[in-house]
Amino acid sequence: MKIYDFKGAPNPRRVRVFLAEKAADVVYVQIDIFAGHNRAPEFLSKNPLGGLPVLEFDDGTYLAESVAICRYFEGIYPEPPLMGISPKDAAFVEMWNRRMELELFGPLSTALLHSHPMFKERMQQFPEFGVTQREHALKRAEWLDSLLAQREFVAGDRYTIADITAQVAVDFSQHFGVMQIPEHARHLKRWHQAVSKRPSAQA
Ligand SMILES: N[C@@H](CCC(=O)N[C@@H](CS)C(=O)NCC(=O)O)C(=O)O
Repeated sequence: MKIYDFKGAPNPRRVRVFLAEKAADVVYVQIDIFAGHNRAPEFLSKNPLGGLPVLEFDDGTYLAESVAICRYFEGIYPEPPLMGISPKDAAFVEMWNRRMELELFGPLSTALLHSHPMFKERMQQFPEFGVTQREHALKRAEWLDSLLAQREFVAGDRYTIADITAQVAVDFSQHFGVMQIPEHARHLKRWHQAVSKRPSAQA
């Protein structure tokens, strides 16, 4: 079993952080997105959409989609639980993870793609659209700050996959200058400092 990964990209990092929390020993194979290796026929035969990460099983099957990969590992390494425990808890974790994907990670990724010179030659950029996505994410970051005033982590009192999604979104946005945590968002800052101190944040 191995994971096709790219160190510089956010979705693969979500899976690496998840697996670091589980202390799972998995082989990673680097596929250079900037060199276009994920768009070469050999890689497209593993994932026709070309996205990373991809998990290759020993039987030669391939699983794409970060959350699907995490779901598989949650099953084989249940401790610590990162996707909920009871059915109700798991549903709430999923709700928060989806919200972090749809309201923060997604808009910030879109803002990055439509604003950063790195993607200029790779796609048609609509900078104004990027700005609206950044503004959307900023509003959601303010909302998240107000939620984190009442609880320790995104989905409640335990660290979960929803924290990983939000953490990776904040980190890549800060790294590429898309969005900084607003100065007054002290609860979001407290949370970000706490999740950044976890050993898994190095992944
Ligand atoms: N929905 C997929 C998205 C995968 C994806 O788009 N990954 C990005 C890296 S963050 C990628 O491979 N981009 C390069 C490309 O699509 O050419 C997931 O959750 O894993």
